[in-house]
Amino acid sequence: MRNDTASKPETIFRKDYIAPGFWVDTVEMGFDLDLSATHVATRMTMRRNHDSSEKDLVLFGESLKLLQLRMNGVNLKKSAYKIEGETLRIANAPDEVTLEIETRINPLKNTSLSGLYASNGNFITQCEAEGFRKITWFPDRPDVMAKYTVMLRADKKKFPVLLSNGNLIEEGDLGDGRHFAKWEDPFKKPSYLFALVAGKLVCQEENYKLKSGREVLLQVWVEDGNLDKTQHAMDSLKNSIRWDEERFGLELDLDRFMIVATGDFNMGAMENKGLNIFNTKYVLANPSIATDVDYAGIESVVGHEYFHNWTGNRVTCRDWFQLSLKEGLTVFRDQEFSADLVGTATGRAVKRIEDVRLLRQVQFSEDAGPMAHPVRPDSFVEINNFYTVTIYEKGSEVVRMYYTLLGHDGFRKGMDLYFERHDGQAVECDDFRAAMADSSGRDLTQFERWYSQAGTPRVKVDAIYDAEAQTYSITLSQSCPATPGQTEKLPFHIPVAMGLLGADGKDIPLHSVAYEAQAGATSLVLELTEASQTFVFTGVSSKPVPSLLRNFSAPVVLEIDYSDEELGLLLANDSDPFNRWEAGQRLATRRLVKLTTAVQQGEELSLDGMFIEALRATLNDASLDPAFRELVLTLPSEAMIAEEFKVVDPQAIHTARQFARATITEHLRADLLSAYEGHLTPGKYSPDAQSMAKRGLKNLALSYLLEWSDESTFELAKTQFDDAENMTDRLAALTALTNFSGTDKQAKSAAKSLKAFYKDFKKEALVIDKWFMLQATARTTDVAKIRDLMEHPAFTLNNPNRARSLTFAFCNANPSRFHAVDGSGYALWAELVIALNKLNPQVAARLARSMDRWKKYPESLQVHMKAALQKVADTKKLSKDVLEVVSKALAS
Ligand code: B3K
Ligand code: ZN
Repeated sequence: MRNDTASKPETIFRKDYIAPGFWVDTVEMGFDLDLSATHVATRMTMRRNHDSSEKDLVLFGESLKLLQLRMNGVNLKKSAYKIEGETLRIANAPDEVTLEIETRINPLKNTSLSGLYASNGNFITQCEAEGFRKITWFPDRPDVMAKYTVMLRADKKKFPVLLSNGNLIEEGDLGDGRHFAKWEDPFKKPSYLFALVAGKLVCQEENYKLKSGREVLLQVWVEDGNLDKTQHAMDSLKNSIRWDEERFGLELDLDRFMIVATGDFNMGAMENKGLNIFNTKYVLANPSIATDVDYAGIESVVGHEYFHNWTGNRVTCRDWFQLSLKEGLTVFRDQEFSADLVGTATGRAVKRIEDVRLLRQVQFSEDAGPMAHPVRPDSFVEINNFYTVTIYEKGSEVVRMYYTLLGHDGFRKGMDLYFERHDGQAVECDDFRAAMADSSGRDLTQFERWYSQAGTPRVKVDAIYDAEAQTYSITLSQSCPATPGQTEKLPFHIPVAMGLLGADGKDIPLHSVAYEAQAGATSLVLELTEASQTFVFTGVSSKPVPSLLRNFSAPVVLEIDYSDEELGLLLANDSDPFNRWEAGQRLATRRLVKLTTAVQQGEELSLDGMFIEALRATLNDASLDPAFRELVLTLPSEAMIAEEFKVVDPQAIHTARQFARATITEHLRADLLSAYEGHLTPGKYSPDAQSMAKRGLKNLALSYLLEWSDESTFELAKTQFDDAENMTDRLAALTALTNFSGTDKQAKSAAKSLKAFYKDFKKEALVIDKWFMLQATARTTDVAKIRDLMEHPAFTLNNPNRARSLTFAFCNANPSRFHAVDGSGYALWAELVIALNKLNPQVAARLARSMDRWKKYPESLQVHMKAALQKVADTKKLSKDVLEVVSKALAS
């Protein structure tokens, strides 16, 4: 038996790719399921790949007890193969091979939640990226695609439900209290898409008619007692199926599609062929336990996994460096799905703003730190560390740029060609780019740099208005900061959607020699391909205000000097709602940066009337979607403000932002109160976009109102908490109460509400996660309080959701407390990473990333951070997951 540790982790390079020495055509597996000793028998037919330079037959395995290895019917002696680490090699194998392998594994002891593991007495698998090798020896790489038949055998009482990929072809009794089920997946697939689930589960099921008329069976499987929480996931699945038919002409290819929810899961969900396995967080919902944000999350993750059936499963990745081929594309698809479901133009913009906010806050930060990597990385130590916001979110921005450049129909043509060429294949990011180029006739050679160069490009804007000539010239200059291993960067191909606003705030018709075909349009997509380029517009009768990078047409930082007046004009008028919001954020950021500096210098703090009036106007503008107003009124997060500084002072940022919130409330109290009252949603809870938008604005108003100590607003929140009929309103009120700084009596009352909440939802794990998270991110929660909460009987590091709800939330989302000046936050972080490393390396490595940006803090904090990083790095038996993260941080 081997464990997960590696003494000298090896770096894997993209350039070293070699095609597999053998293909696998069929795989038959037999599982005798037992929680502590599962027997796995595998028979596969293989054939030599004459095009490969690899002559050996190579298999991978990890934590396996090998019982038997037979080649073409003959038992292989130990001398006939060689095991080194995770690799088993058979030299001189014949061209046609039937390999039979028996292994024994212990799912109960598998706390890594990768491979076959036990969750609450049930069997669950997670094979992406390299978990299948924890089940049997296998050419566990995504370019080996085979047809699987799977026989499951288990105790009938303990494991009444037996599921695997594809179609159920046989089931029955075995006598002696055991039963079996045989599954066949008609499509060839890579091993990372293999799945099995066995245990005590119940399902909501429905027959669904596809557009073609074919009927399919849809099932959502959950543990007993949760059938009242599956409807939204089922609705989301049906919406996903219909959307992929309508928008991309892609039909579900199986007769049966299953979703299974488990409480023990490392990520959000997994797209196993026909048997998606989900974290309960992205399945279970009803109004009393799930918030609007949860409902939206379920819709998008159900969509995401379903869409993988084509973008990921039918066309998969040649190697893991190509991960964004399926992830970036599938995120783009799920973003479009959510936007299309809302339907309205502002609804789409709201979704876009939310997605961009995440990209900027997390991905831009990743790009600026030690783990920065291209969308198609060149190397990794542990592939699980590369399921990142760069692969997913920046990857989806890259796909969105094709969409922006080629247009709606052009992009669809590209997708059609991609499937026509590559259905059933394992391909590269370059193949996707080629399909987009060939279907449109466009030269996308330079576009390749979006895949090969890391870092967030910056685009600087210089504009000159010539009143006499009536021309307006915009010069765009691009650059990209160095990232680890990449100092020189070449210019990117950047689509810059833009328009020009006149003094009245209206769009000016655009005339530019370079874009003659579109003369008179009010929005254009400029293509910036050189280091610096000037675009000239003619017939401009007065100095315009430029609106650039509309709808955030490229994942770049736009450096432009606007006056407050210009930003005010854009915020009030831009026909592009994204840039309207953006103007508001620029106004806010400017002020928050100033306030932070003032805090540091002990100066008096103040907020100007222009900004407050602009917010008031937006808040009171009934013509605007409440969801959009909520976004404008939400100040940039502390993490976003931090990005504006060379050296980050988390406490000063916190004080500055709080001051701004309180001052806004001081001036807008009456407006906030009427926004609150004007957006109540009485009656039955509904997760439709309109009701969600109302609740969002109302609860934002509530959180502002409680920034200003006052008896009546406290009571408002208290009443909302006590009377709430849905989790959205209840949690919003509880959060506001918990963060309220008032009298002792009020503090006691808030504590009482917190206690009551726990008591009411003790049995709902997902709600208890919220209870922990709310406290982890509360303003007054310090390291000591976290340590206290870790002693709570409901807390455990063994469950990823629970671990994340308290410890990750504190380290990542409570910056002024985590970065305590005495370094106690970092000491806690080190303890947690070390403890998690033993249980679950993937989860540990995620937490390890909280220290990525340690070089951005003052020397006084860096000392403590470095010590904590070093402590983790020096830990014995450190997984390669954690080792990669901390050693890259230390080397930065
Ligand atoms: N493909 C999975 C992620 C697997 C994570 C492996 N560590 C979920 C998704 O992106 O849909
Ligand atoms: Zn995905």
